[in-house]
Amino acid sequence: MTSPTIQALLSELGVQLADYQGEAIHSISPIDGKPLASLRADSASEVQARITKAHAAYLQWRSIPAPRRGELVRLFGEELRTHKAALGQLVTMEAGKILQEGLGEVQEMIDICDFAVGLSRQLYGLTIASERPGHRMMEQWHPVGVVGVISAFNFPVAVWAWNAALAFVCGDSVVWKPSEKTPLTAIATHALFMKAVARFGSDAPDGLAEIIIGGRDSGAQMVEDKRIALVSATGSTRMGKQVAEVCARRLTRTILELGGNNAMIVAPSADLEMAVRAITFSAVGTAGQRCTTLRRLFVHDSIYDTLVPRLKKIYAGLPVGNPLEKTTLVGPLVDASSYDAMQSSLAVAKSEQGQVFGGDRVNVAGCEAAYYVRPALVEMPTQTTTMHHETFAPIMYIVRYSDLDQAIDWNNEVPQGLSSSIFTTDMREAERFVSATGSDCGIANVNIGPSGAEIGGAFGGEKDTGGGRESGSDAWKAYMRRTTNTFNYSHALPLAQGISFDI
Ligand code: UN1
Repeated sequence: MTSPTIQALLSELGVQLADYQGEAIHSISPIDGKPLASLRADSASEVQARITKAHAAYLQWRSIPAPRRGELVRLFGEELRTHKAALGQLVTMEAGKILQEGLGEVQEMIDICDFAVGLSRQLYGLTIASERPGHRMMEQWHPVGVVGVISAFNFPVAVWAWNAALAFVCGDSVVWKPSEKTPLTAIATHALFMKAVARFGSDAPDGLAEIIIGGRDSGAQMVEDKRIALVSATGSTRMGKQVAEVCARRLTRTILELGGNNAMIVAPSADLEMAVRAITFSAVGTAGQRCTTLRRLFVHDSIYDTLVPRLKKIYAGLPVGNPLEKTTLVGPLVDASSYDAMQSSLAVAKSEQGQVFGGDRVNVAGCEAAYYVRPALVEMPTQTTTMHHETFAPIMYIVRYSDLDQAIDWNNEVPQGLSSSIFTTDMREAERFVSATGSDCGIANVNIGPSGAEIGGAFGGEKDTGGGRESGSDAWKAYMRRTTNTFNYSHALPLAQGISFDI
């Protein structure tokens, strides 16, 4: 069963849905709780066959010059530009984020394609001074193999693109296991990639990009397969620990992008107009379902009674509703279990003396089977145990602080270490926050919120967040293997460290 709008979108994106239809995986729209499509799942032998194809593709692709590989990514970026509106709308329908964010997600894919195209001519190694006469040392970066990507529902296509755009220019092939909650956006992205492949020509081997539709088992099968040289997984810390264990056992690489429990400190000198906007976007954007969502707000005593009432006023008026409507700022939660998790976290917060504002279910006409909520603000007496946990829903805890050291300690006290920020116009405080004794997160921002990162920086975090880095900066190095090469152009054979070994 497929709705007419979905059919129109899919055909614009070049998807042949008949190839995927079945009864195992149900794509349900968080907008109204109704099914968008039902799909079949890949069997274990199909998963196996896809990895075999991807491995064969890698063996060919690694010999294509990197700038030529970049051309394929450039063409893919063009397809994304052409189909941005349709894919953005599909993201909204399947993941429930508002249309502006659906479009933003596709823009993020376009941006990483542009970045990767440039990178395809910049996969630099170093030349290193040798300690021996007549010797030269250098390093080269070579393709690593098949990259397995496991992605989550909340960024159903951009996270794959961060990985895939880099992997393709680096000479790798990619097997993608999208969230079973968002298979359609993945299938559509795959179809757009295949359009780029068709334009690129025969240099792109069959199997360069494979997609696995299925549940947990197919993901587990992929992680265990020795032919996958790098596993890049986004999702819960629980899932990441399982992936890490399997990969450690077979000594393969991982990029893990797991939970976030991101904080903001609002200092006495903060520009409150800006802070209010940043807080609201970071805390309620994607209905609190980003791994970078603002979940903990530490407000200085001197401004608490000015800032918090303003936030309450804004929260009370936030337009919650159908994410396809232009005026909506807060769309639905992904499903019932997410709503239940939110309600039980709020109950625990109350038991820890939290004062809850909002958090109740919002009825949206015609969408009774969906889960819309008013985002919650929870004033806490201090940072309590429940604040150490990430609930993937729009709950922002607020705590008063009087001493910056205390606020930084709270920022760092939780197990997760993805993103963080400070609002201050005091240079000492800003520098302190981003210094070695400041935030322990992978992302530490000044005068912007913790969410909404650009692709140019390395994205990821420490501790329970998993330690991986994706996207910009030198994250590409994880998708390649480094070889160190020493050349001897002399007529002697001096040994390193001056060792004498005469035979
Ligand atoms: C995620 O939630 O998994 O920084 C990724 C951000 C987005 C990516 C979030 N660019 O919020």
